[in-house]
Order: sequence, then structure tokens, then C-alpha cells
Amino acid sequence: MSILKLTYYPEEILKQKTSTVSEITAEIKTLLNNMLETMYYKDSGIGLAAPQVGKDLRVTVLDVSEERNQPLKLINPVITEYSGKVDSKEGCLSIPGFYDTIKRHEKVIVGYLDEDGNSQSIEAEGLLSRALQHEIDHLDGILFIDRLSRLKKTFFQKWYKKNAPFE
Ligand code: QAP
Ligand code: CO
Repeated sequence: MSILKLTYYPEEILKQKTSTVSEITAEIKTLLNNMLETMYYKDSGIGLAAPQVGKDLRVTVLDVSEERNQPLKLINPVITEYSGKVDSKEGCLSIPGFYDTIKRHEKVIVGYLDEDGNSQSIEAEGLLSRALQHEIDHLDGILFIDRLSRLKKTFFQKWYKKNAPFE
């Protein structure tokens, strides 16, 4: 296993829609394990998407458990149902140190493939629902700052000028 190098705002790969995985190879499985290791290494990480480690693939890993022992590996995830709306604060490992509140669906159902290629679905609310929406956004080239109001985006730009570059 290895710790992967992260990509940071405003790198181009974070703005691009990822490619669907057509075959679950050993390479994909290794990538998922390395993404999990990288996420756990960044102590407060609860989700990481492939573009954040420089890969153009529709895969993401998550773990919202306190004990950090409930890893999820999602291949080709899609939101199939959603309901409700809720405001909550978010951050992103690709924009370290910046947090702001955005509105998201309260509940979601996400369909995906597991590592064995079986179709699965997760019904989620709370932190997992938010994390799933945040990570699936990454796979579509969307960062949480793209969902901020114009005023808050202006504030982000000021914050970024003061704090960039990351790493
Ligand atoms: C996405 O985000 C998320 O700024 C995952 O300095 C966000 O793991 C899901 C992190 C909110 C649900 C709610 C951010 C670590 C981690 C930082 C993360 C930082 C160190 C963000
Ligand atoms: Co993120």
C-alpha cells in the first residue's frame, strides 16, 4: 500500500468529469486501497475521489465512522434518488483549511459497483449522505466551492489569495 500524492485547487483534473470504469482490474483494486490509505493518513479525511489523486476514473472511497474502520469503495456511483434539503458545513482535502456551508439533499440513494462487480445501493442521510454527494460531485468535476453563492465565492477567492498555494 502507498500514500498517494494529492491534487489541489485549482488543478485542471479537479474540473474534469471522470471516465466510467469499464473493467474492474487489479490496478483499480490497488488504487482503491491506496486511496483509502491516503485518506486515513490525512487524519480528518472522510472521503476521497480519484481526481484528488490525479486519476481520471469514476471511483471514490469513504469512511464516516468514528473508529475509521468502515471503509466504502464505490465504482461508478450515481445518485438514483434524493429527498429533502439541508445546510451544513463542508471542507475538502483538495482545498485544505477552507470550510463553508452549502445546501445538499438530505437523503440520497446511491447505486454503484463493488470491487467484485456486483451492483449495490446505499441509502444514506446525515454525514454519509453529504459525503456521498461531495464525492460524486468530484467525479463530475464539481468542487463544493462551485456550489457557493456569488458572495461566498468572492470571499473564497480572497481567502485563496491569502492562503495559496497549498502544500
Ligand atoms: C468531503 O472531506 C466531506 O480542509 C470529505 O485541512 C466534507 O474529508 C464530506 C479535510 C464534509 C462530508 C462533509 C479538509 C482535512 C478533509 C481540510 C474531507 C483539512 C483537512 C475533508
Ligand atoms: Co473534496
